[in-house]
Amino acid sequence: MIILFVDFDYFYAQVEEVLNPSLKGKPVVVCVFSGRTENSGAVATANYEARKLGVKAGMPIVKAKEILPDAIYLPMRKEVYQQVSNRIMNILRKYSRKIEIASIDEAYLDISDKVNNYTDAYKIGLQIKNEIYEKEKITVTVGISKNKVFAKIAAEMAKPNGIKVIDDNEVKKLIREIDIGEIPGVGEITTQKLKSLGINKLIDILNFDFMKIKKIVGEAKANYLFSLARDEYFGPVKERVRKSIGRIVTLKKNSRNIEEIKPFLARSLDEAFNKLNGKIPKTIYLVAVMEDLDIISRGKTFPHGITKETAYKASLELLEKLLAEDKRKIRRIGVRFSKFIEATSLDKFFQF
Ligand code: DCP
Ligand code: CA
Ligand code: CA
Repeated sequence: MIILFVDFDYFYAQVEEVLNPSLKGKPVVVCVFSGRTENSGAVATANYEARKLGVKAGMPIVKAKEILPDAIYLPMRKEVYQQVSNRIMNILRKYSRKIEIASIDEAYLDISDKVNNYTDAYKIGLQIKNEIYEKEKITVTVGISKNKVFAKIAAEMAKPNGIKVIDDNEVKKLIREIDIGEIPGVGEITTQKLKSLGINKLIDILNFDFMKIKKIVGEAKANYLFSLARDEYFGPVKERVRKSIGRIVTLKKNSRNIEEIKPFLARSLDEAFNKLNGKIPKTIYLVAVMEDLDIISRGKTFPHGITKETAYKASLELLEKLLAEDKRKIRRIGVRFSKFIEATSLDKFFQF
């Protein structure tokens, strides 16, 4: 397996710099203002200029302002960053269809079918960096290794604007040498628990009985850590299940007549069902855009997966209910599915 991981550098702050290049070179802090008092809230991220001077993600804004009163403080604009992220992810999709979008600024690509060795993988990494920079002016860091975990570790080591391969020999070395707290998915609490047992490196875990570790960190994490320590971790790159999938269509004319609306509802349902691609939802929402463009929805959750027949029946019931409760005409009608039945998997908790 060859996994290529991409992590966008100081992402929210970098997008702000791209949109306003005069910010470049100055300390920039992107904040989530809670709105309670003027400065209540936390730092979402900071550019490297601000980080060098001690401001970190998660820090209270008040504290950041004590350290760096003259930095530029900007409110987080998540929708803007999300759009940039979507465009970058679309660039990445061209390099492999086996892609796991792990967060707004991270993606794993399985390039095993595209290249045979790390030299070629590295070249793809450089191409990716160049294309993203050319199109979006965003720098990213690329990590390449035999599995997702070491690909991510490679990127952590190479940030910012870097690229690094961790080959099989270095994986073996890191299993012996990297601090257990640096392993993705091992948070502070787990680190403390493991260290109190004398487990400082991945390899140390092999001195312990699986059952003992399982009691302390839970089964999923114990499996994960043992497979990593034995150099047998091969968690697959999985396409993230979208949280909801739906389709909405516009009526020929605004209407409250259920017989007029029905064929449009049926069409949206057919099309939404096709988009499911085999995924099985437990929740269905009827979504209506009213004549004044107000959007309302009514949902129903089943204890089991929804078939098309069930979906059709439920959506009609929801439509009747909605028409009874709301006196406006409907302009657009559709359905949205969510709560997909998920396959359980060994590395389920490893969700980057
Ligand atoms: N983020 C946040 N709150 C945090 C941590 C992160 O809102 N406590 C957001 C802002 C980041 C984005 O998530 O831009 C990605 O997080 P990363 O940890 O990857 O950090 P950055 O991309 O900011 O920096 P780096 O260059 O270290 O990847
Ligand atoms: Ca990240
Ligand atoms: Ca990042």
